[in-house]
Amino acid sequence: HADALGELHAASQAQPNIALIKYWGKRDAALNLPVVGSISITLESLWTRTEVRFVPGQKQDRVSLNGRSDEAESKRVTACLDLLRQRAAVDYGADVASRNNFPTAAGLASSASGFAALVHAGTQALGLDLSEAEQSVLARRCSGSAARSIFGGYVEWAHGQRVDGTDSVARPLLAADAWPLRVAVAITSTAAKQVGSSEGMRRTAQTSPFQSAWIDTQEADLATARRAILARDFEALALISEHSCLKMHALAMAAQPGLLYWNGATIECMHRVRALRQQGLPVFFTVDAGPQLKAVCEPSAIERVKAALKDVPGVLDVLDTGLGAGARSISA
Ligand code: 2P0
Repeated sequence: HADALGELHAASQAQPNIALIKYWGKRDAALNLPVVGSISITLESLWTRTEVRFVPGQKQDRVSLNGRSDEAESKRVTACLDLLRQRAAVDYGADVASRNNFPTAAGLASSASGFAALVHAGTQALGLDLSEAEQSVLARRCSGSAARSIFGGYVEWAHGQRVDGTDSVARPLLAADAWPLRVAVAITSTAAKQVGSSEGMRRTAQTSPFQSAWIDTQEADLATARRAILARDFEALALISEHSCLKMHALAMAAQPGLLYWNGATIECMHRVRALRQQGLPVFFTVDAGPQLKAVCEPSAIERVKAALKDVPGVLDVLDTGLGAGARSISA
């Protein structure tokens, strides 16, 4: 949308997603092409809201994240906006203001919601006529997991076959309200992680002896998870999701030096979730490249799950969310 000064602006919201069948490893780091496909759920009440304003004559981008500017983050934002500027044949800078309602860089997929919101808002501001799939491809190039946050509910991001990456794109498998699971997030640390995902994936691919097993076994896990989701089979989804999580961490732990994203409370939470499931509660865990534990459950179990996680020593807070929609416009 252009205003009287010729500025092009738009605002969008996107939510983080949590992978149940994990992405870890790139076959092309420049294009963010993954070595494996992945399946995720998009969350509802955690969000990134991003406003983008392209200003004619402005030379550089000015980026504010949660009211602050950070040089490394600004570079990633500029690289992402460059992809959109190329498409639109626009060569001027933008003002970007983005905020999250949850802790950044602590294994809560802030880059997924952040870059999905940025690509969506930038697309709208520049008046680009891009399908959701095309936005997913662009979001993927900015941060791999962002490809999935363009869509809501249950989402699969395909490995793809083409060298240009145009088929390594996410697609919705099932709408959020078709199987409205809930997620409790146990926050066990608010510190930024020591090894970021891109560096962790690079180190893993170069040094972990389990890399080829990881790649060889992923297709079967994806098929099992897809079937479980379409059949709304909670127990099957629980087993395959915990397996994929533990397998990804075992792969990364076996890198040199080993990547250890958990703390003591993370492991205590895993035991607590498994104890609850043994008692018959429909709940399973997953953990990403950080120490937070995500417990996915049927709606009827959420209060007991939250109470059990709050009770674990070292758990600082427990957030609670349903599953939500994909990236969309909001009023600026
Ligand atoms: C995932 N993670 O599937 C996996 C599981 C973390 C553990 O995607 O380098 O921020 O931008 O492609 O997407 C986190 O990595 O990494 C991630 P880049 P990204 O959700």
